[in-house]
Amino acid sequence: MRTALVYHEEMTAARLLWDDPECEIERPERLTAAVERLQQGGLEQRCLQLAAREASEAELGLVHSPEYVSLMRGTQALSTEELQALSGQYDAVYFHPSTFHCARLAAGAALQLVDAVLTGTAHNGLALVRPPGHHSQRAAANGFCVFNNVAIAARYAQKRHGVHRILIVDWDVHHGQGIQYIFEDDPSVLYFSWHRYEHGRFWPYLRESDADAVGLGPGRGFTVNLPWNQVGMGNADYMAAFLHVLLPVAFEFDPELVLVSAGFDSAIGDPEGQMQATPECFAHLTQLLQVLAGGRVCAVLEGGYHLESLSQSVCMVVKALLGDPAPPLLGPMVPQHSALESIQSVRAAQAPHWTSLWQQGSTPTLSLSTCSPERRPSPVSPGGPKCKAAEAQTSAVLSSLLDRLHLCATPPVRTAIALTAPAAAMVLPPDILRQEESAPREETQAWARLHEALTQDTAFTALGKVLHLLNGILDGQVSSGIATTPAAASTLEVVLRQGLSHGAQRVFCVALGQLDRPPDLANDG
Ligand code: X5A
Ligand code: ZN
Repeated sequence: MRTALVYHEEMTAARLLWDDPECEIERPERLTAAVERLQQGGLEQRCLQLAAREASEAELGLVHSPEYVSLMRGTQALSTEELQALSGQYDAVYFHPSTFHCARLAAGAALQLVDAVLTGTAHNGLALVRPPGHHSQRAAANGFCVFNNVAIAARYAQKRHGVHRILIVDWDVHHGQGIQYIFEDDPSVLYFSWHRYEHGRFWPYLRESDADAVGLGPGRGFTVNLPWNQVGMGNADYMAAFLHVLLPVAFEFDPELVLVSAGFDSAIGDPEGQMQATPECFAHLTQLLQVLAGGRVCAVLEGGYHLESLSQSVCMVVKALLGDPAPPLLGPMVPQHSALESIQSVRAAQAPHWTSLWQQGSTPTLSLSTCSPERRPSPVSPGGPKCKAAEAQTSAVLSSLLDRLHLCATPPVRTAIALTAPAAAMVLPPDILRQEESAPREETQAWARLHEALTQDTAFTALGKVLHLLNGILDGQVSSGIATTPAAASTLEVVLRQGLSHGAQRVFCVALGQLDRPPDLANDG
C-alpha cells in the first residue's frame, strides 16, 4: 500500500495571455515549484507516480451540463481576443487555448487518484492539478476554476465504486461555493469548508458562505461552513476548527472516502488568504483526516499562490500521507477570540443535526423539547417565536461556551496500564502510569452477582483492574488506559456501561484479550 502522486506536466500549459491583476497569481510555476520541491525532498520517489489522464466528457457530465462542456470544448479554437471576451462572462476566470485540455487532465487526475485508492493500488494520495476546481459550477467557470475536479471525483466514486458516504474537506482559504451548490441537497456528501469571510466582505462575497448555510432539504446538516471573520488565523485556530467542528461531525457521519480540496492559500505568506498557519499545520490536518474512512484520503490541489509556502505545504501533506511523523507545531497554540466565535457559531448552527455537537448542560440552538432524538429535528419556522427564543438562547450561552472552550483545562494526556498477570513483564515507557490496584471489591462483586459468568477469579480480577482504570479516567488522573484481561468483551461491556452512566464523553479504553463474545451494547445505543 502506497501514496499515489498524480500529475502531468501538460497542466502547466495554461497561462494568462493578457493583463488581469486578479488572475495573474494563478500561474504554471505553482505546479513546477511544488513538484521540484517534492523531488528535492526525495518525496516524489517514495510515491507511486501516476500520469494524469483526461476525464471523458461523460465523466465531466457527472457534474456539468452538456452545453457548458461544449462551450469549454470550443475554447480550444478561439483567438486571444475571443478567449478574453469569454473570460469576461465569468467572475475571476481566464481561458487559454490549452485550458480545456488542462482542465480535463485536472479532473482526470482526481478520478485516477480515486481509482487507485478505491481499488487498493494506493492507500491515499495527492493530485497536483491546474486549473483548480472548487469554485466551478454546473454551468459556470468561476475563481480560476473550470471543471469541479473534487465534485466530479465524488460522484465518480459513488457511481463507479459504489461508495455511499463521502466527506469533502475544503481547507482552501476561499469558500468552495461550487461544491456547496452541487451537493447542497445531497446527504451522501458532507461538505466542510473554512474560508476567509470577514462578515461577507471577502470574495466571493456570498451570504451562503456563512455558518447558517447548512444545506437544503434532505441535505440539511451536510454543508458545514466555518467563516473566518478576521485574517491572521494560525495553527491553533485551524487545529481548534478540526477538533471542535470537523472531527466530531465527521466521526458521526462515518465517511467511506475523504476527498480534500487542498488549497494552500490558507497558509502563511499567501497574498489571497493573509493567514498565519505554517506548512507543518497541514501535516497535522492530514494526519487527523487519516483516522477517517480507513485512511482513504485523496487530496486534490486547489489554490495556493505563494510559491514557497505552497511547495512546503504540499511536501508536508505528502509526508503525512506517507506516514512520516508530523513536526511539532510551535507557539502557544491558543486560538484567537474571533476564531472561537466562528467555531461556536458553526457548532450552534449544526447542533440540531449532529449529536456529537450537543454540549453537556447546553443545547445551543434548540432546547431538548424541540429537538427530537432522531437525526432530523422538526423544522423550526423561520422567524417564528421558537426561532426568536432559540436566538436569545444562543447569545445567552455563547459567551459561557466561548469561555469553556478557551479556559477549560483539558485533562493531561496520560495513559495508564493495568496488567492482570504479573508474569506479563512488559517494558513500559516512563510516562505510562502503572496501576497495580483494583477497584473496591464490593463494586466488582455487585456487578458480578448479576453476571455469573464473570465470577471466575481471573475475569474478576480483570474487571477490578478495568474499573480502577475507569475511575482514573473519570477523575481526570489519566486520559486513557489499557488493560489486559482474559475476558475482554465482558469487561469492556462493564466499562462502557459504567462510563455511560457517569455521563462520560471522553472514555477511551482498550481491552486487550480474547473476545469471548461481542459486547452487547445494542440496548444502550
Ligand atoms: C482556487 C482559488 C481563488 C479566486 C480568487 C479570485 N480561487 N479573487 O483559490
Ligand atoms: Zn483559494
